[in-house]
Amino acid sequence: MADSEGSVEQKFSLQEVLDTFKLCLSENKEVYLQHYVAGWRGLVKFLNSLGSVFGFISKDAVNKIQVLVSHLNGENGSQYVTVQSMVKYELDNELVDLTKRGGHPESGCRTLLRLHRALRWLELFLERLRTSTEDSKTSVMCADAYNESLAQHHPWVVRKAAGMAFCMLPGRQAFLEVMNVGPPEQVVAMLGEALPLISEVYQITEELYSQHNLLDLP
Ligand code: 1Q0
Repeated sequence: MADSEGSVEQKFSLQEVLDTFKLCLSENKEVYLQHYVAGWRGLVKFLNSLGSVFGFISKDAVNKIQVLVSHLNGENGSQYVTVQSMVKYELDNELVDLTKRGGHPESGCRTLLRLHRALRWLELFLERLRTSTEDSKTSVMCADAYNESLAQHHPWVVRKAAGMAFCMLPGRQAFLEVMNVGPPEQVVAMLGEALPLISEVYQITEELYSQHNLLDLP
């Protein structure tokens, strides 16, 4: 929304995130890294608007985003246009630590894998939110989605901290409001539109990583 001075508000909007995920897939179903990263930027913006208890999460996400952006803007940036080209380039040139951490702690492949796993959490969480009722608790939906996905890849101390942060989430109604979409029915409709896109991006990346045995990168 433009204010009286004509500047545009930097508020989170679900529509914006939806739009970036729409742009993620090329005609032949490759995933554009630039838009993938932009989608995460939008989500981080949302997370930041929920308060500083989520700072340790958004900090890690921002770090990962920055690593990918520096690959994109680096001298071999043209190899990073899609996730598919990134995987090929890094594997062909032995730029990935495959079994234990070593010379390539910030490979695009291992960095994106962390966001990829988080995308599964997002998909599960948003699906719960979409089908929730007025008395559903966001903290429970969030924790259930987390335990089913990301938690399996996190050590105890991170799981503990995440669990504590989830308890600080706003209730369902306030949560839907900060999404800036409109009344709850509209949020639900938009989630119904966004979820298949997020899910498709997830599935395509998952298959790619599985084909190349990259799902457990250290
Ligand atoms: C709404 C509440 C947000 C909850 C986010 C759930 C994820 C919890 C994850 C806790 C991460 C803790 C920080 C450190 C983790 C790293 O150890 C780990 C592994 O990396 P590495 O380099 O040590 O191997 N990193 C990760 O697993 C990446 C985690 C990225 C999480 C990104 C979350 C971004 C949040 C977005 C808010 C979405 C709000 C949804 C509603 C919006 C509607 C479209």
